Amino acid sequence: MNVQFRNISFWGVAADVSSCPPSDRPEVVLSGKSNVGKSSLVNALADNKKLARVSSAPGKTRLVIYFDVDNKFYFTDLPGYGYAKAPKEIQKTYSSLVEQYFASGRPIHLVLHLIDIRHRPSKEDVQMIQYMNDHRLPYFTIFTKADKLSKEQRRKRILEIRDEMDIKDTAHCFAISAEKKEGLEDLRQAISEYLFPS
Ligand SMILES: Nc1nc2c(ncn2[C@@H]2O[C@H](COP(=O)(O)OP(=O)(O)OP(=O)(O)O)[C@@H](O)[C@H]2O)c(=O)[nH]1
Ligand SMILES: [Mg+2]
Repeated sequence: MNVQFRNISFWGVAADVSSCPPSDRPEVVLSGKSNVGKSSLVNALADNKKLARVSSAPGKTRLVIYFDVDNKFYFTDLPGYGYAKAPKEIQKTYSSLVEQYFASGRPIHLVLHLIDIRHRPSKEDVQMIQYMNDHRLPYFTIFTKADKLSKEQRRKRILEIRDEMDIKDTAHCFAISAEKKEGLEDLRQAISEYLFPS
């Protein structure tokens, strides 16, 4: 099925699992550390800078945000984890929201797990990968902000991170740049093909 990624619109927000939209379509969940570039990726895939709010300060996205993608599936933008400067209590609320989300029985067909290509995966990244492996949640690993490195450095970093982490599905690793619009078409195609195999 051909998904028109430019046809993405804001659907709504939910502060807790009970106020989520009906489970009528697949969800593709974006997860990753605060500031890793989740909102920027949604905007880049949609080719619309005004769609999702890109944080000037990390940790701004505190709600679950839904985007309707071409009336075919939802992008679910979860609050970023591991924002060290957030007060402890707020951090706890974030992480329990994220945990609840994955345990909620929502139709999560795919997780896009974002890791900043320049940084070592955090403790939470390792936990998240472990969680997805244990629960057999399908995921793509997206290395963000690739424009900050040369092509050779990117290749090296991806191999290093793959070695360090128990990333099961090595075929589904993508290096992208929201800023320079790199790697986006491959990712769009892979998501479409994964959700709606031809
Ligand atoms: N150079 C570069 N900067 C990027 C890229 N993607 C995102 N950024 C920057 O990274 C910062 C955070 O981006 P967001 O998209 O708001 O990150 P987020 O993961 O949604 O953050 P939270 O909502 O706080 O969890 C912003 O200053 C972006 O401009 C990229 O591909 N390249
Ligand atoms: Mg965000």
